[in-house]
Amino acid sequence: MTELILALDLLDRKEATRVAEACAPCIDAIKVGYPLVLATGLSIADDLAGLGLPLIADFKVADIPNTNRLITEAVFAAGFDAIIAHGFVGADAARACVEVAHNHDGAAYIVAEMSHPGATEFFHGGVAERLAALAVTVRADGIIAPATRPDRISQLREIVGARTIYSPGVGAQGGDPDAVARLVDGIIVGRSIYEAGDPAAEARLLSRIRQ
Ligand code: NUP
Repeated sequence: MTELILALDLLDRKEATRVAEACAPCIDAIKVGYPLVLATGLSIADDLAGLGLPLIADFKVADIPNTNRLITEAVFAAGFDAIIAHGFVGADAARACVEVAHNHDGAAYIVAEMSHPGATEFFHGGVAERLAALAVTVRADGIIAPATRPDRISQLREIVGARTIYSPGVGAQGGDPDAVARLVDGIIVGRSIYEAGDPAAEARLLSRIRQ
């Protein structure tokens, strides 16, 4: 099944909770990143916990192994179920995130290639392929790959095999949810849902990809 993951990049705790609650029946997980956590604190995880959905911390962790370990411990202690980390810091640092996640029965995903136009500056030319291979080496649960470049998803799929691919970049960034959903294990959608007049209705519409 392809999952629908809500990227909850709102800045107001009540608004974020309201949107998450309204969309909950139609989504499979909630991704929380710096915007919401910097605005509300890690305790936002407590507010969302009642929805019973996996919470993914999109902190794109990119530090030395010890600091990565401390960050990941804090994320799981706060109640998150998964973390997104960068791989360009090297296998030792990425592995630290994976190990802590797995010690908490959680998951860790490595960014293989980002979705924005500028991502081609550094992620192309073989780098994304190496990051995908690193994700396999460090036993990450999967990778993040760009919905804005479905051809790249297919290439990265050859490297990660059955591992999970979560893909942001549909809707507001231009990716086609239906085309991408066939290639990945989950699409990550933010603005198309939370900026819609009726976020729950938009989530319901997009939930057609959950099959
Ligand atoms: O390559 C990436 N692209 C991306 O958009 C990696 C990400 N983690 N994201 C995140 O996905 C981004 O930070 C945002 O939270 C979400 C996409 O949101 P939207 O473009 O659907 O609003």
